[in-house]
Amino acid sequence: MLSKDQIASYHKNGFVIPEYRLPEEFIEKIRKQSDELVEQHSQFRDYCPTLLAYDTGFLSIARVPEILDMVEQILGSNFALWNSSFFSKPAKNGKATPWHQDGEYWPIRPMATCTVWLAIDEATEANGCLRYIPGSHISQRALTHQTDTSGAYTLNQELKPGQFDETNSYSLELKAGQMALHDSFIVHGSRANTSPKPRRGMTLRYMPTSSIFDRELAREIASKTTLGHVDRTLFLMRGLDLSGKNDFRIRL
Ligand SMILES: O=C(O)CCC(=O)C(=O)O
Repeated sequence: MLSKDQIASYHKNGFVIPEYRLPEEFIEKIRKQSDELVEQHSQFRDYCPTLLAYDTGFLSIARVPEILDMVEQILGSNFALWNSSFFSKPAKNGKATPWHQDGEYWPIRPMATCTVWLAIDEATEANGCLRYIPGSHISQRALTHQTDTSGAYTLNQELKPGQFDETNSYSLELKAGQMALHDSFIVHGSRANTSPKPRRGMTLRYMPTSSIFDRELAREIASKTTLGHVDRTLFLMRGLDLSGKNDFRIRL
């Protein structure tokens, strides 16, 4: 569980690193599952945006009670998992993730998500660990992104320069099995991996059910981008659907 200070730190900085760490056997299982996924779907060599659409086995990680307890401390007792993705960042030529805020193309209103970023390998500055700009979530405001279609990055949405101060970045160095929780408005990104070690990271995206996963908006977004989340299945993890408007129909 998170301490009072850790919860306060999440709200102040936009992220927190709990003491809890997933056991190595668990992480080894995820490595195998993700290797199999990339073997079957080579397009996910760097990034798989929607893990559960390909392997619902990953749901067992999203249901780890210790993780849910911490998410509940941040979001309250009614929340759903709406996505999970995988940033593979292989050794030697793993792609960078540009500075961005999550949520540019997420059909959630009001926008709210707590992401659990789980280290599948040790993440260091050398292999391109995630970097946060602490406090950049405070205004809960979407900044301006531009699209990069070069294919050079894991994601094609990049913040336009001048909206944050990179010199204040925090490098999220973690041991395998450690994790961080972050707010959807925090500015974050990661450098390319040119090291001999892979830097795999898995994300679990949880939203409070007071927000609505708006399928109509998802369709609108899908018409403008390659990833619209129209078919995401929502999995109620704790409590009730407070909005009364979320659709939990299985679409996988
Ligand atoms: O792992 C990375 O390089 C990027 C992760 C990310 O953008 C996210 O967790 O939202």
